[in-house]
Amino acid sequence: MSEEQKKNNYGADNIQALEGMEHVRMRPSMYIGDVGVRGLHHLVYEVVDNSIDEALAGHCDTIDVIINEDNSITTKDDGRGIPVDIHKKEGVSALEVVMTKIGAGGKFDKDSYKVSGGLHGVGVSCVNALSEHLKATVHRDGKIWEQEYERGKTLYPVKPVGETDYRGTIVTFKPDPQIFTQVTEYNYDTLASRLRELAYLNKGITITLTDKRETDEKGEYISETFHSEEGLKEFIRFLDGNREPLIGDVISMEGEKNDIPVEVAMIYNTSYSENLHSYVNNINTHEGGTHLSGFRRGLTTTLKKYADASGMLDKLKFDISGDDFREGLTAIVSVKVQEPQFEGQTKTKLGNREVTSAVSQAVSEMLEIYLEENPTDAKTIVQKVILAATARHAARKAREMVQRKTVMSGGGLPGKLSDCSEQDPEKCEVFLVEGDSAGGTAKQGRDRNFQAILPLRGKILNVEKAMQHKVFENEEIRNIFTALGVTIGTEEDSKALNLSKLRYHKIVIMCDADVDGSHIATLILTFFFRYMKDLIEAGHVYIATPPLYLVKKGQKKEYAWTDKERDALNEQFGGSASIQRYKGLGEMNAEQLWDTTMNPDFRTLRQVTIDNGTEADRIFSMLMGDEVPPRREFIEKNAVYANIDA
Ligand code: 0RA
Repeated sequence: MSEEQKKNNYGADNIQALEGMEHVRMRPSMYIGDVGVRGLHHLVYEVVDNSIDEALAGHCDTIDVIINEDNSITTKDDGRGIPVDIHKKEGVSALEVVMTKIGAGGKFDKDSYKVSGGLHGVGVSCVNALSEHLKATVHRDGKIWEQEYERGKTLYPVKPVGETDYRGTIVTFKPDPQIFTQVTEYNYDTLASRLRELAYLNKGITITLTDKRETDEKGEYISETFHSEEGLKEFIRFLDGNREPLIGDVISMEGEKNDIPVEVAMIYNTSYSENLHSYVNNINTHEGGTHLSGFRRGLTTTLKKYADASGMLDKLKFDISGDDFREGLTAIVSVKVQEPQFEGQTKTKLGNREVTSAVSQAVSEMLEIYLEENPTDAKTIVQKVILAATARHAARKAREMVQRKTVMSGGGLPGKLSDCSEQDPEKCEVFLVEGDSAGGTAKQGRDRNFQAILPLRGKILNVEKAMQHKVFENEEIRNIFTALGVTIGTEEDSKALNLSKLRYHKIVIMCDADVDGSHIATLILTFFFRYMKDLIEAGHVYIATPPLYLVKKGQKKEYAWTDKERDALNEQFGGSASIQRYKGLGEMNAEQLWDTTMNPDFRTLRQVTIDNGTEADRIFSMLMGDEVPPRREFIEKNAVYANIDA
């Protein structure tokens, strides 16, 4: 190729690259999911995933993530550094190709071991396209190289800027406010929980997160370092830290079957809930898939075989189902798949058929050995399974009662429900209100056309600590099921939800704005999280936000939701206003409750979302488990978990 041709070639390719980058800016959601909070944080994961890839290939063990003062992000790794030599096909520095070519993905050498990668695995070039500014610095072969970009366009060719003994890649990017129009502020906790997860999933790597936007009392930046020597085993201990273990230690295994690396860790605890978490290439597969089926199959067959041989089942009068083997089980399954096929509504369900048998075999082999070597634990597990099977039979009866009542319903709605007149579920809302008196106020204050009220008595059952049949026997919980029109349970899956007859598309939890109120809200949320997760995931669950203060002076009257608002109003009214603190919903009259909390034109409803399933699970077990101090502290600090969007 002549110099002239090369130049033209460069031009043409460059235009193509630009087109790709333009497309990312035109349709960002296609690449990063959305342009809200999630998408914003996704940018960080995308860059970090490249560093994790370097680590998985054995070239990197330290990754630093810094939230800078201006909400830009710097990531730093000690990998090989993105190559800077001229890329043969593209005719420009490989660094420039990685940064400006969509789909280059970074790794053009075939033998590279790339299995990590964000939800969409789109590459750093996407991050570049969606940043108002990005600077890439590469330390490689004794030299430092640099290139900067604005909204994905190079500002100058890759240039050497100095010498170095260090090796690695540093990327600083500032998300473009033209793209991220709602939020450009990073949430420390969101990044921390993902980076912690990555450290557990990829043992040996040290990941540090530093927030330079604020300092603590000592004048130091908030910073945490995540590192795990034992990987999933430690992850399980972290997740189950608030539950009481049933067996000595976490059971774990690691191996490779048919070229698929499989890692599993599990423990049984004294609770009644099943907590399975699965990952493919470090991505949380919320919807499960073939790897999770493989785990279930391996677990059931191996335990069943052991239990049969032990003679412990001889006197049992009924069958044991798959569910029974998983009561009180917390497990993580993590696989690395070269070409994962993701299916399902949120594309988080693994479809690759070959993975089922790989995981199933790995689990069987691991468990067989474990059960042989730990007979005491093995017996404890089998006893727990028998107990679960027994309870399931009791639960089935209780559940059938709920179902019968729901089916017969016609007029069989709970007596306490004040229903609305509208019939179209999409337009209907139901308020779950703490206490009969607040329920009464809400009933007077509501718009009865589309708002229904279901008062709940005091504290509702803590489902985290109750067996399934107790949950279904509980009157308040039965009222919730019947009022919502939701049925539960099929022969195969005792917790499968049927939402087709859902009677309200907005389910609003309305509690006092104090510690007790948030405890009750958390109890209700725990119930939804454990028994009606689909309802949360479909975006039907909301939390009402009653005001904390009424600020009055003369004829002027305004509500305040925070201390800051209260003080601002006081000032606005010229000072020395009378301030009433609402201790509970009961102190408001019907009109006030409508004006502030129920009227769609003025209220703020916070939609409950599940951002990180593993983290949410841990938090709920902590909030609702036996240990009181961490719970109090948490509730006081956060009111309720579950990333809440305005
Ligand atoms: C392309 C090829 C190679 C490494 C990388 C990209 C790479 C990308 C990123 C992004 C953040 N940190 C990174 N570290 C490396 C292979 C390099 C080689 O073969 O020498």
